[in-house]
Amino acid sequence: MNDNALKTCLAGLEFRNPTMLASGILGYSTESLKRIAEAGAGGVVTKSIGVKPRMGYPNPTVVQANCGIINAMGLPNPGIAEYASEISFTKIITKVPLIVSVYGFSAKEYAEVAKTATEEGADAVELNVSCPHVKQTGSEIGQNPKLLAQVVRKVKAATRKPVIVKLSPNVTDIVEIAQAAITARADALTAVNTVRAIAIDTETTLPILSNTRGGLSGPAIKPIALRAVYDIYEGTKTPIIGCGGITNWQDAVEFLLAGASAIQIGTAIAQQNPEVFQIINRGLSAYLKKKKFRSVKEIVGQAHRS
Ligand code: RRO
Repeated sequence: MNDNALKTCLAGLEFRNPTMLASGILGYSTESLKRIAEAGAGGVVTKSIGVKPRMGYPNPTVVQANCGIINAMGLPNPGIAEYASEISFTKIITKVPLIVSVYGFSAKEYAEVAKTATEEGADAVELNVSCPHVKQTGSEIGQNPKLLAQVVRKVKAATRKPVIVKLSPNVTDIVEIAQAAITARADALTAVNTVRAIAIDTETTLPILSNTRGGLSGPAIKPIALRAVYDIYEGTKTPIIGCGGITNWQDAVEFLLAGASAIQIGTAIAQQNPEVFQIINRGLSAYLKKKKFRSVKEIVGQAHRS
């Protein structure tokens, strides 16, 4: 679908529409990212990549909850050396902006992976400082404004491409964390990663996930994610990508009104299928026409007007 009203600019990148694949849902392979782009996504974000390959946690790593999914995959990934050669190829094949999600166990590791990924052709990096259940990375960094600022600064010094910071909802004051990232010159923020959660098996009487705790995604967290976007927009003026439980075009509109310039879709792909991108974009387009808005940009942050 080609509708000029849906065109979105964010952190210097141009997207044909404001929808993106959220990190973690369909991994890294060129084939699956291409499928998502063909289904109508305006951009794609890979699963998080680190310096070294990681197996992740043993099964079970995913459990269905009411209105969502709890996962604790444990950052399985092939490592940047193995993945690097696929980045430029994926970029050519998908034909939409390719954002590589990056994690590390130190600022140096984040910077090293971001440098390689952008040299290989990634259009931007999204720093995963919000994985809720792997020690010494993810939210252990993203819950600490000082550590977070160190990571963002080091990455900014390693690449000229846009640096997006994915925030955790598992914090007391998300605006304080957002400010730390912005002061360190983050180009945009993604709000939010999954909410810390657990599921227990009544037969075995034990937690279901091998890691015990995991991250909840899907419709259950939408109001939490929406509040995070609303708060960040009110407290800062940096572009925001809304993420968390977006399932239909009405959800997408709510995030834009709250202050997101773009949105990411994850769990809805697993629960519906990649066609969700086209369905949401059609709905957005019809909404703009009906309300006589000329572009998506016009509705960003409208819920804040007084
Ligand atoms: O791999 C995971 O277990 C995982 C990651 Br990296 C993340 O950022 N968020 C999440 O819920 N799971």
